[in-house]
Amino acid sequence: MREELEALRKQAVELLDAAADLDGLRELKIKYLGKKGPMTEILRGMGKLSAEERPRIGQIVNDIKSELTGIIEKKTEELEAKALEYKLAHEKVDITLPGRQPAHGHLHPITLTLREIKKIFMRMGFDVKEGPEIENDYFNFEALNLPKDHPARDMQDTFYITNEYLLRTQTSPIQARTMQSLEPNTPIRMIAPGTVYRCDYDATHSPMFHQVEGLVVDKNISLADLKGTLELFLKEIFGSSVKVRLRPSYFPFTEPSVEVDISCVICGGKGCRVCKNSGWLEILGSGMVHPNVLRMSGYDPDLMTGFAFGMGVERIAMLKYGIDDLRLFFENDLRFVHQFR
Ligand code: 2NM
Repeated sequence: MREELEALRKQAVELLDAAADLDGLRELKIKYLGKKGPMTEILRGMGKLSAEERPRIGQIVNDIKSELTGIIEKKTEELEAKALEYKLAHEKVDITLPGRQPAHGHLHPITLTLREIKKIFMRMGFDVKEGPEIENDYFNFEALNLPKDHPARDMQDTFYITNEYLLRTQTSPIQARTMQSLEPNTPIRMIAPGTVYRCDYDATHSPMFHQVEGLVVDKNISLADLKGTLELFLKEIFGSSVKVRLRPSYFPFTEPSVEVDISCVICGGKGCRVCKNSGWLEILGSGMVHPNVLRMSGYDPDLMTGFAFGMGVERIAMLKYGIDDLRLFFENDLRFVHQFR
């Protein structure tokens, strides 16, 4: 019986050593240590042995069982480590890869233009802030230096919801909200892109359109910063050969105010139908933030100055892509949308 046991032990150890995977190991464990295995068999046949021999054989069987159990445990660990190593080597995920672009659909030219504008300003360190499209009278008008009786309020034909609430006519309420959310006199460099609404509908006006407004506030911000920043932006979006000029203008929220023109991107400044033979295109409004606007939002105009600007996204998209009718943006004609990449 001793030889029999030794042969069994040897065979088991050899097979366990050779086991190449966890499944094979599991099978061997059942084969040698399972209820129907040879060990159980031998223990069962021990009745035939002498009282002297019985405990010795029992001891040997138990020793073999614990030896095999030990080998199986060690081998399991080894094979699990090997399996993990294999997985790590073969199932690598490169988290630096860009996400997959869905291969269907086209982005609307307004979306494309908005993205490009945001990207340029983000590169100049501007934050992008959003706000509600349903605004209250205070943030849409009052906080921007347009008191109740201000003539500029009927300049902008507003969609009122109630006496108090309206569809925002500009994105500047986002700037007022941002200033009021910060500690007084915190420097700001932000743009506010978004959809705005005015009661207006003809070939060049849509009741819903898009704007990007910007605001920079800090110590010693001057008109030179305004000019440099907007010139850089316009050269980025329309090309470096574009010329930029400022003309005096009026906005209730800025003083002084300027109109920013670019040399006509259609004719290069020679004069054409689009620029009405002037060689110039009006592209954005801007100015130094009015002291009242700063003061109302908790900023000290003796300490901090700033400039702000606003542009129409549709107009920029029309000039960039050579689109001659504003209504094309909102007709949802796929033949139109499919032309822009
Ligand atoms: C424009 C023209 C000039 C403007 C002003 C502000 C704020 F909130 F700082 F007062 N935001 N945007 C502004 C100034 C907008 O749009 C033609």
